[in-house]
Amino acid sequence: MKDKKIILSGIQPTGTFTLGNYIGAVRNWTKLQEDYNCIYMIANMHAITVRQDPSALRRNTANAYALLLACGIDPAKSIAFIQSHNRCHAEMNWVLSCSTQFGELSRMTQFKAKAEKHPDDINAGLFTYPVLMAGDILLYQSDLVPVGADQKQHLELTRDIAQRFNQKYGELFTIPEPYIGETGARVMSLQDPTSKMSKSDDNPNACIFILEDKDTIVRKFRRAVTDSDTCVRYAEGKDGINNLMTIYSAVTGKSYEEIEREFDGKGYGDFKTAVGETVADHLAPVRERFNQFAADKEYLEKCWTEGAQKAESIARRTLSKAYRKVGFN
Ligand code: ATP
Ligand code: LTN
Repeated sequence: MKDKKIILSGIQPTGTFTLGNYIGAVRNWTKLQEDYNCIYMIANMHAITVRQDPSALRRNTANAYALLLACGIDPAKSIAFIQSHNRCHAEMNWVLSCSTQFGELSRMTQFKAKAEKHPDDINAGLFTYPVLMAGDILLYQSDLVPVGADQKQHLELTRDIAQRFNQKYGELFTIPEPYIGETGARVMSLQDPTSKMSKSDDNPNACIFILEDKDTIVRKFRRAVTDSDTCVRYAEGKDGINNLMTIYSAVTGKSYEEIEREFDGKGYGDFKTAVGETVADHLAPVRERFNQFAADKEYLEKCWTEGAQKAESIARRTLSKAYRKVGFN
């Protein structure tokens, strides 16, 4: 397994994937499968740091796994598994917690933001979540971690924890680097293009879910917030149009100049409809494959069981070494 570099990433099963998750993360994961040893995880243990309805979490976890396959993650090429199926994650979490400082965790901006959002449930798991994430990464001796800007700070902390452990107990962990993709597109909310498109947004029109039908997708794009200008061009202050151009560019591969030329002399209405239809057509095969996978529970279970076995056999080796190093008999 060491011939190619190891890539690990995870996504939380807190709802259906959005166009942001797809363009910013999962679609890029599929492209990495040829050149790296890839490990992809449905982070259900992370999900319960925020209150979840148990039956919805169970359903969302299975659907998220089916969606990974539908988007093109191939279980014959990559390891795809569900976090809670591999107990090493919980065990490593404890060992690493004892090499993480209270002050470090207090500085995590995502903790502060989520604590503010859920003032009635600032649980200890929400606070120590970055340690669980460090374990996810270090258990597999990952070289590279593709993450969005929102997870950079957690990756920095992972590096600090790994270096500290190696210094205290002797070399064990590979120090992971962030993996920055070619485009690194950040998809913004269709209703407030200054904030990112997020699965947990309360306004359904802000967000495109990748399993939505064509009519719904086109309708949401037609309602997207833009500006009072009329010309389709990429420019400062035109956040709504810039976002639509980013999305259109990500799915067609066209440059901003090509898009400006294509819509020269046409209004925002035509542009929004074109973006909506193009996105919907692009996602149609994903939806079709999702329906096939989701209907085949036996196949899904076989894939995630095998994925967990492969993941555990790698993780167990690192965990055993860590146990020995800290002095467990
Ligand atoms: P939540 O709303 O529950 O916080 P989320 O939609 O932000 O969820 P995550 O599960 O936290 O999604 O993130 C999964 C991956 O998708 C991460 O790598 C993240 O960087 C990426 N991602 C999430 N939203 C966007 C976006 N709008 N544009 C680009 N990438 C995104
Ligand atoms: N915290 C991440 C999901 C995640 C992850 C990971 C990403 C859990 N474990 C390990 C990269 C590596 C999120 O909320 N997007």
